[in-house]
Amino acid sequence: MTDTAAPIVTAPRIDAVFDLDALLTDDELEWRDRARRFAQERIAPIIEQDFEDQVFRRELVREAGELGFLGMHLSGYGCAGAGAVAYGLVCLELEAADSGWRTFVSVQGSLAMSAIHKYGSEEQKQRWLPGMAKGELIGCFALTEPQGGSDPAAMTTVARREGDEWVLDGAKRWIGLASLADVAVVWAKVADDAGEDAGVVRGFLVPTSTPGFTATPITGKLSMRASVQCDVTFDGVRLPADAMLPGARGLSGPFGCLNEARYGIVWGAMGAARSCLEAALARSMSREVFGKPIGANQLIQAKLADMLVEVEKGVLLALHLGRLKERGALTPAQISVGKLNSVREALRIAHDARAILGGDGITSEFPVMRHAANLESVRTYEGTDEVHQLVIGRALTGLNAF
Ligand code: TGC
Repeated sequence: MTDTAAPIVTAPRIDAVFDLDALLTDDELEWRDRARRFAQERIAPIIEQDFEDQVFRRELVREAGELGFLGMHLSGYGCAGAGAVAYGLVCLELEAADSGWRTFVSVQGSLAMSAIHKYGSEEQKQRWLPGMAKGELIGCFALTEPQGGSDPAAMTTVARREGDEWVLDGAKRWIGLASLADVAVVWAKVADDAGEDAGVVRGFLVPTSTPGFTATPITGKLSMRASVQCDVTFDGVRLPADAMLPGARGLSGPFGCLNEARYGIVWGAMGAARSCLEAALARSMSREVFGKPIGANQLIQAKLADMLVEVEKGVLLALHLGRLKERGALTPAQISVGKLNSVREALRIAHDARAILGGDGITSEFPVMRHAANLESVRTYEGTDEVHQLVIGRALTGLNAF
């Protein structure tokens, strides 16, 4: 591992080829440029070392808040009220630096804040959202359980009613930022003796200082190392009756938030892909083998061309989905098309870039192996490739194959 910061890649900008800017508004371009500056100036210089050391820089969270990135697509409560495309562009630029930073913005804004904004009482919104938008408070979203993430309906975390209180018992796994969080949005099945809610999944706001709440960072990760994912346990966690999110009843609650996060990934993964393409392109012009730059070889150019085609197609698909979202017309199956395509193609691009870089491609001198490793997580969380294939299959056939 090198101890010098990774250079900011200065290859010709890939997005100039298609002139994507012409499809964006001035406001969207401003958000894009703000996020690109933050990513290049604040994250890129430290990310290789942070990935090596497994460090997530809490101190940058407030800066992200000041720049308006946290819950930026939400309205009121100190949130920026930006459009879906602007939010997507921010995700793209952050993930061009590292998937861990896009994941942070997704967990905070698309999952935790979004759950409170969509389903919370006015009091819950006032209590949590302004501080979360500023980056003074961190939220996490506890849905996935240790026995498997694809089938949240099988969750075993239970909420029992005791007098005026709720009591939570259970365990969650792969919960982003839980050990740093101030509040956890926890999804639990209501116990069988709890009246009309018996057996129904409900959401609860759990201040992480509540006795019985424990978050333990997962070690040994070879992916997302500059980001924190935790095992979380609830051991008789006692909450007031008003800790429940009044507006979410059943799994459509958490799935409504997953839609938001998956949408951000559609854009974000293309940022990681662009970064890999930029690294491969720069290298193909600077490295000489057999007396000429490797980029002068047809086989290298064919790879670069295919990578560019997939980046441009992926960004155009993300833009289309963003415009649908802004019209309120985006469906879960369309999001599945985008998430499946973006992550699958980003991984292919990362692998092709690694091949172009030759042996040096496995080192931290280049961002490519880091992106490839991160994308393995992105491929699995927020719905695996297979879950999204089956969502699309169901939309095509009308038949449920889960
Ligand atoms: P089913 O379980 O029968 O549906 C239950 C209810 O949910 C509704 N629904 C949706 N609503 C909104 N958006 C969606 N995308 C929805 N999908 C389903 C459905 O209509 C039903 O509503 P209702 O009112 O009739 O009760 O679900 P299904 O059979 O439709 O779906 C099965 C499947 C496999 C698609 C679903 O279970 C699924 O998406 N599984 C994957 C879950 C997943 O992505 N897990 C990973 C989460 S990532 C995480 O927890 C970590 S957060 C990141 C971090 O912390 O770093």
